[in-house]
Amino acid sequence: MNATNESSLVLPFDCPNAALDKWIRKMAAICQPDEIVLCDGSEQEWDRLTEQLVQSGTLTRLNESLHPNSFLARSNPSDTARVEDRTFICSLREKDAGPTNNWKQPDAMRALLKEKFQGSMRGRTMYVVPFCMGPVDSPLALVGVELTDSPYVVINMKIMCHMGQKVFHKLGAHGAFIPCLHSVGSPLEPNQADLPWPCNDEKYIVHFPESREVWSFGSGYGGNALLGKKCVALRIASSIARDHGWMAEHMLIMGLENPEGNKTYLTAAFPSACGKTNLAMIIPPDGYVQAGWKTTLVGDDIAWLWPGKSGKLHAINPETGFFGVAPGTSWQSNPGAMHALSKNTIFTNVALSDEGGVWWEGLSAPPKHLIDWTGQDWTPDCGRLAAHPNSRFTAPANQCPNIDPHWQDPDGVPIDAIIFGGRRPNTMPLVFQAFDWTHGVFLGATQGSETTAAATGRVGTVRRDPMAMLPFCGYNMGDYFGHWLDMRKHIKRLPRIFHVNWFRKDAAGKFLWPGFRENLRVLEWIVKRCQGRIPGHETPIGWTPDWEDFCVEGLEGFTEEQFDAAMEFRREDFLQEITSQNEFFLKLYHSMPKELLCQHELLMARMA
Ligand code: O2Y
Ligand code: MN
Repeated sequence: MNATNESSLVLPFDCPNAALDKWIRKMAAICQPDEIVLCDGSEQEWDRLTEQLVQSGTLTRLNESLHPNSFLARSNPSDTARVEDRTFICSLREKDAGPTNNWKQPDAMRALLKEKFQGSMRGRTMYVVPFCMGPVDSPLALVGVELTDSPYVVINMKIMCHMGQKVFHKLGAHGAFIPCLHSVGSPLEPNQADLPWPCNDEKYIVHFPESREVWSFGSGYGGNALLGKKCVALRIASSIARDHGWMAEHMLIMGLENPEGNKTYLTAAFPSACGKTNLAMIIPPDGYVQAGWKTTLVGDDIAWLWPGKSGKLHAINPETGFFGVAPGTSWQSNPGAMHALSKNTIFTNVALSDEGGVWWEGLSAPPKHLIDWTGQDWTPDCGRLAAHPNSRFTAPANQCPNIDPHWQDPDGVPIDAIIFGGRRPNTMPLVFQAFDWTHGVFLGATQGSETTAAATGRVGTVRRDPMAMLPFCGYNMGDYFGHWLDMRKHIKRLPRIFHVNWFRKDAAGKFLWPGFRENLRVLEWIVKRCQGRIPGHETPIGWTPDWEDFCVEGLEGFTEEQFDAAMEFRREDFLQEITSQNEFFLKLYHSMPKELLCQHELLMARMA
């Protein structure tokens, strides 16, 4: 297939959708792949591609009895994470991307990309991957088509979203789709041997929010390459959601059922490294399990929310898999994830054990010998990490034992609580409730985590990550806050909004709250507040729990004094917090909604 002119190019499959047919031919004329293959998402296709990737050295088949139908990939060491500094929102006007996104004028970016993509798939196959984010029959479902020259991307997409024939059928002759072009940017000359992980040093992850398109060049890794996830389900979807009165959020969705059988669904948005996956898959403490509490998982990363028929916000998880961080995941920290990754899983950049299994830091005691993520021999005393800190497992969500029965319900699940939070060694109490929606939006807009001294060279700097959307909002962050505030008018039964901090420390640097499964106690208080079953304590920062209303039964040795310390708020700390919030708001000054500036003033006044 050497045609460089789209009109002389004929697809090797029947494509009833004229717009799709035209776009594929146009992109193929630019990228010049050797062949074009339409992906059907079948098991046979999985078997064929995984075997091909084993033969080419990209994948290692794991021991079938330890990890059935599972594989290990090692990426190029230069391609191990999302590249935020190479991610662009190319809106027509710079101010619509806002000061927190990289921007380039769309025509200039298109010209640059066309040059990069010119011949970029030579010597490779262009896979046509029809995909659907959200249950295929959901009113919010978004169809995309990813053209990629990476078979590794194809097999990951099969786990992460609805993909293949069923989506191609849904698209039909006239259905709309989000065009997503992806190339690893490493064309092959005739007879040139391929690399196990082809990629390009120069990377571009580009979004055109007005025309709803994604172009990704140079990386084969995660969020850079599996374009349904961060690119479509967050950046493009957030822009669509703003225009159509719904919300695309970087949130987990979970259900909590009390012993009386009442189930409450909640969502939570945290900056990275705050234990979002662990909370999504939380198992109640033993006493709670015996008493009949149950937790269920709807989604671990992304929530799409809209005002549903019940009058509440309803949520769907647009994904069907987890792209979870491996290090730190263990049978102790997250048995749900361990079950999910026990079969049919792709591991990327973890270590390989001598038995043909996988290992990463925090999984178990270190084995005597491993092959590390770079392919070198590893021993516990070698001074190197065995797994890359951003190593991942791509696992089907339905393998999680407590997946919610409604996780694929096209109408979603009704949400009663939204939780924000961050990793804050001081200032922020364990939990408090916003006074109302607007105050809750303010809490989300100002959330953040304290950065470690290593990251900034300073101690105590808070990196603001509003609604955990800083790298994922497809438009101006100030306008995004405005959209949150507007949504209030369309939701009859508003969810209550809370802020949590599992990471508060005492003067000696010891955590004041045990965390992990015990976090369920905080969720219990949240649920009871949503149900109006217990009073809150009004403070200048919001509603907080009284000791009498917070269950510590079975939490050996946790005293009222410790509770008070975890819940304390100090005016001096908050005055510093207000100043730091102000610095962040100033960056967004031109588009900042007045209501949030007013919330800031009100907080200051309450602290006076
Ligand atoms: O580095 C990557 O490409 C993965 S980032 C990621 C993966 C799963 C869920 N969330 C994230 C994130 O960065 O928020
Ligand atoms: Mn995420």
